[in-house]
Amino acid sequence: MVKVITYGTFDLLHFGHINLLKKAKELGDYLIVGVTADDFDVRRGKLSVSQTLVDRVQAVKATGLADEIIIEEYEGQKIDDIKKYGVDIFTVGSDWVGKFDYLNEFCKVIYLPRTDGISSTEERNVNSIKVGIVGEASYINKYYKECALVNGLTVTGIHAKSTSKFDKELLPLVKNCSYEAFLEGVDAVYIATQPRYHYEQIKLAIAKGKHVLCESPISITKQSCEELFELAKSKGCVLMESIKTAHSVAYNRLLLLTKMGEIGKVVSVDATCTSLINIEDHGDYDWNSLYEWGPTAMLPVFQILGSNYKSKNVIVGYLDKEKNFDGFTKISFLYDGAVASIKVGKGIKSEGELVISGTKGYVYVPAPWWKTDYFEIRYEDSTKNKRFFYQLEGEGIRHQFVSFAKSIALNRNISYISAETSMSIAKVCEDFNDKNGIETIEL
Ligand code: C2G
Repeated sequence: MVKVITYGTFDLLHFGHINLLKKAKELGDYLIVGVTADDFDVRRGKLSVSQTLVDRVQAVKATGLADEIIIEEYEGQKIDDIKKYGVDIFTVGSDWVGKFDYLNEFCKVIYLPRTDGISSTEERNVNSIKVGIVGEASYINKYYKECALVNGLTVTGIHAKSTSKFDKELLPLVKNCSYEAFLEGVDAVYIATQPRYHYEQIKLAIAKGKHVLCESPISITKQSCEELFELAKSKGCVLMESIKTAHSVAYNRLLLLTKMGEIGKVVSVDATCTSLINIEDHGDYDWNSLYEWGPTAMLPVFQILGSNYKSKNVIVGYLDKEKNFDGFTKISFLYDGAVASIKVGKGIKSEGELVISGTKGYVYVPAPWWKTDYFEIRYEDSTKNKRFFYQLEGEGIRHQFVSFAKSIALNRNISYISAETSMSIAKVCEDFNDKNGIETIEL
């Protein structure tokens, strides 16, 4: 019996895949099909897979062409599988010519002609979502590039008060029209303006049936934040808060391990985020330390301990009190049976680490924890310490756009950031602006 093996993502199964499977089947007597696991696809840069692994396996099974279906989960697994299953022939489409010649050491390698005119990427892009970017900050250059990597999203316009910080490739996209007119030409917006404009800009976008991904804080009062989520729900629009950390695989795995009790009961969450920036040059007093870093630093606090803290103590270090510019803010949260603290700074530098303390051990995430691909779980007996590494391309920004695209496709917010967390962040900003319960120092 001649055993043949082939592998693929088989997303949105189409006739190109089926042709390949038929030709693979004809090469021997028994065909094994390896379907790629979600994590494996993310690690190899395929972020925009639309279907779940189960759906993709079911689709391959339904063709009746596979005698056996396995899951491909790690780099190099093909060698293991060829040995394990006694495979005689490895085959794959001609778009991979040369990439698997190394398997000739283990079995015969055959590249089959790829079917032209069809691809999962094209399938996904058929109804590409037209995205408008709103804002003039320099990081929009990075977000534009990351968004361009995501199947199913196409940036079709930019609405900006100034283009001085844009790379020249963005300039042709800048529209000189009102925000209202700008919205007519898009399906969704990514809002990266100053926080004080977010509420009105989100409200108008949703009122026009547009989906919204907005830099955090999406609103600076709890009530207006609540109102925006209700409006989005009533209009069937996605409203998603943009905190790229929430989409880091490593960050989400440490949350899962913490929630499953790996470090025992969580007693304290301590997060620090700072950046040195020349305020005069930056000149943008809207993004003070609380707005710039507060949402990121508060994310693990609210995601691990929840939003029902009993009290909080806020110490604000002003670099410019008239402009409400806090260079350094320290907030302690008191929960039933746990505490949390965040330190955020802009124009102040500290160790940007995240430490989650528990009754059995603790999670340690080194600086810059907010874009980490690595964390440790440490115990009293250090020989039991565990280290975790998850590749993170693009700081989590492209993963965030993938979540946004999938949320729109599913018409369900699959963001890792709950509306409750968004409202808790807005509440902290509200109290900060109302000077409600805060102590201040002049730096
Ligand atoms: N294919 C094809 N014609 C197309 C599209 C895809 O012949 N129009 C083939 C691919 O060459 C591949 C298989 O169908 O052999 C599955 O394609 P994908 O699902 O796109 O997955 P891919 O990442 O290309 O799979 O490690 C090997 C890879 O997993 C191959």
